[in-house]
Amino acid sequence: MPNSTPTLSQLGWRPFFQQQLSLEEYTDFHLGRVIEQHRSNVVVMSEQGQLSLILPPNSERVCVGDWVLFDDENRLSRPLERQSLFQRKAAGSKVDSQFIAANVDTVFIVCSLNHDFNLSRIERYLALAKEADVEPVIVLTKADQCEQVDELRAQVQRLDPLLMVHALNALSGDEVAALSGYCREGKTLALLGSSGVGKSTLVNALLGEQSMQTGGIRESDSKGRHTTTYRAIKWLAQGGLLMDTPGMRELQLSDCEQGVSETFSEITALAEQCRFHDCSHHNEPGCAIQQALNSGELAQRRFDSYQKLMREQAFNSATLAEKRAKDKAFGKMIHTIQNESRQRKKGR
Ligand SMILES: Nc1nc2c(ncn2[C@@H]2O[C@H](COP(=O)(O)OP(=O)(O)OP(=O)(O)O)[C@@H](O)[C@H]2O)c(=O)[nH]1
Ligand SMILES: [Mg+2]
Ligand SMILES: [Zn+2]
Repeated sequence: MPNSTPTLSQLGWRPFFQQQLSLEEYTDFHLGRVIEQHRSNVVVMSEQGQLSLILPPNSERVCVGDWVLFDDENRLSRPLERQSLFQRKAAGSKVDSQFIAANVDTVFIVCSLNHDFNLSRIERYLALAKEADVEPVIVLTKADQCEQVDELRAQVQRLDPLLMVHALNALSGDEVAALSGYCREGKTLALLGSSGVGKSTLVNALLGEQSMQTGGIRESDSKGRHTTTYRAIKWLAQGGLLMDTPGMRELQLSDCEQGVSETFSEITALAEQCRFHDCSHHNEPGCAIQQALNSGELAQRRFDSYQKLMREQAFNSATLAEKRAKDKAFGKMIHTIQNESRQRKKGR
């Protein structure tokens, strides 16, 4: 398939998107799926092949994975409503959300079994996946460089007994073949994880070709060097779309309460057994969580991670809500001024 043009359904087109089109849009516009996202343009794959689209000023934000309508001049008209969206709070002190990937069916949460291994980071990604209603699969790479693969794998499995967890050497085609069952025709799979964990290596192994550039690692701390700099979709001969993303230095959650609750479902269930409805789980009598911590049924690390993510997402959601309200008020003010000036001109 890589040499020919895929059909819409191979690109993931489904009734959810079809339903959003008016007859006029259906006849006058073309459909494309965003497969690369750069600073000033997006590349789409369509039935006309691969095209670069001009983003008109003030166009709605688009991201890789989006379905978009465009005209004969390759101008983007509008993105379609998304079935799922990964987003995070923009890195640093910037108050904004950043779109990571849209319309993903399954996500590989990639974590390497060296210094990068971190249960709390996996929980962070899980919350993001649950919030977006995307099926998570944990892929632990660099098993060839780790002496306690079974132990670390078991630690991840204990986060959730139903979670799919794979430990492998991403450089071995045979081992990566265990993941090919997730790649089905028309399904979109995204890879998320820190820099240097082997996302692009996995993409290449699944594609069976060196399509994505892979990078070196600083030996001292196993940190990657941000080899992948833009998000891109590749498709597989056996069907399915693979979305490679740049490693993220910082993944701050916002608007993710549901996702965090689901990720820590045993803590949510315990909290319902506390004597007081508004228990803060510190030192109230009859606190089921304190009891579980004391008996060892609930690990302190797990509870700390839960509280940290809950607080973080609440804080970021509030800041973003405030910004959105301000933006909206500003937009309204501009609108009013424009209207008044139009009225005045008419009156003259
Ligand atoms: N030994 C071993 N090396 C691996 C494995 N997976 C990846 N590597 C190596 O780790 C380095 C980084 O891999 P990449 O695939 O570029 O990592 P990435 O996650 O795409 O990183 P960014 O693009 O920076 O986000 C490369 O040198 C790979 O060859 C593995 O399972 N075992
Ligand atoms: Mg990469
Ligand atoms: Zn409590």
